[in-house]
Order: sequence, then C-alpha cells, then structure tokens
Amino acid sequence: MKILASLALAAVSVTSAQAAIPVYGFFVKATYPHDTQAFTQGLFFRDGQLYESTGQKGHSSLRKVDLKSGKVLQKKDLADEYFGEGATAVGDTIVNITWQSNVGFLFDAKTFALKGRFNYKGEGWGLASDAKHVYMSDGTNEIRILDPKTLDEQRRIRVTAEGKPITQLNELEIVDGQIFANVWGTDVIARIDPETGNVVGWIDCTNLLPPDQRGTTNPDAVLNGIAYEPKQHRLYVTGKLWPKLFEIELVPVQ
Ligand code: DDQ
Ligand code: CA
Repeated sequence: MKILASLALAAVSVTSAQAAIPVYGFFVKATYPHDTQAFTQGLFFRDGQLYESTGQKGHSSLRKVDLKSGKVLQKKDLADEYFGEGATAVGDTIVNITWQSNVGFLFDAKTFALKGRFNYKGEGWGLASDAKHVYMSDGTNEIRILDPKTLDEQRRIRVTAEGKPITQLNELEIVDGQIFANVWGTDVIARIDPETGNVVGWIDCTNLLPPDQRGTTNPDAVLNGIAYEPKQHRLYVTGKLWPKLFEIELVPVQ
C-alpha cells in the first residue's frame, strides 16, 4: 500500500514535469560519417573547425576532424593511463579533461603540443566554454564554472528539473546562452538555464540513431557529443562509436 502510494505520487510529479518543461524533437538536416573508433567524449567548433576528444584507456585522443568526410586531420593521443573526457577551446588553447585521473591537459590549438596541465577534485566528464567561463560536468547534477584563465573553480550550478536533481550530466555545449547537456546513458539532452540551473527544455533524440543502427552491440555506444557552430547557427550531435554525426534542427513537440 505504501509502495503503491509513493509510486502514484512519483507518477503524478513526472506527468506534471513533462507538462511544464517543453520537449523538443529533431529534424535531421544533414548526415556525415563519424569514426567508429571514436569513443566521443567532447565535440566542439573553434573558428568554424570541428574538434573531438575521445575516451577509453589506450584510445584517448584529441582530434581535428573534417566535418564532411569524417576524416581525422590531426590527432594527439593521451597516454594509455588516461581515460579522456570532455574538451573545449579557450583562446589558443584546447582544454581536455580525464575521467578519474583528476587531471586536465592544455594543448596548443594549432600544433596540439602539450602546454600545461591542471588538477581538479572528483571526476571529469563534459567540458564547454563561452567568452566568459569554462563549464565542467562531473557525473553529478552539478556543473562547475571555471575561470578560463586559471581553470580554478568559481562556483557550481545545481541542475534540477521541477526541483529534482538531474544527475549523470555528460557532454556539454553552450548554445545561445543555454547549457546543453547529454544525460549519460539516455537519448536525452537537457537545456539548462545557467543562472538558475533549471532544466528549461528536453531534447528527445530517440530514433536519431536507433541502437540496431549503431553498428555495435557495445552498451557504451550512447548518444554523446554536442557541437554548435554559432556563425551558421548549426547544431551537431553524435554518439560514442557511432558511424554517423548529424546536423539537427530542434522541433517543439509539446
Ligand atoms: N563517462 O564517460 C560516462 C564518464 C564514463 C563512461 C565509461 C564507460 C565505459 C566504462 C569502462 C570501464 C573501464 C574501467
Ligand atoms: Ca560540446
């Protein structure tokens, strides 16, 4: 009886959350090849050029990628001991964090030469930046705001939807002042107000690339990787080990 009552309560609040937070679907504008060896952990543009960071120990790298062909134009491997995670550009530097090694690397954006490193507590998941800040997720519902010059933590955003924490926030992107975050292990991207941490929209990417079209039975081949090209207002998404990368347009469904 007690269990039934709490289930009923949960059902009610889920229903009201869905009613209140707008849901977006997608329209595929273009489809590009994606390296099926790339365990995508970071995806971003710098000066109109696409970059990607990849994970898995022994396969972690930073790449400059040709969007149209999916070809890797330039690559820097991380040492085998590191499980690469998110990456983003800050001026002439590309910052690339690691999952559980508490270290991030600073690479020269042109040569990919290692320029420095920095440390942080907790796990490293996603990374993104705008003109003022670097944003870092760590697998919880918190997004850290880092000083772009020192990479010191300034504060944290606590992400909630209708008051409930949304954890497992992974790859990040800043899109017209909002934070977009993949929710790890799901086909969902949260649109987050950076001031309040409120989820102000859900992007449902179900059927963008159904599991039986991912070319792998690896359960880790999940949606991950959001990149926005602000000059042309183009939004791109892919997944870990996926054979395709998509340009999508968001379509309101509710
Ligand atoms: N993360 O990217 C969501 C932070 C981690 C994904 C890890 C999935 C593969 C786990 C392999 C475990 C080997 C220690
Ligand atoms: Ca990104």
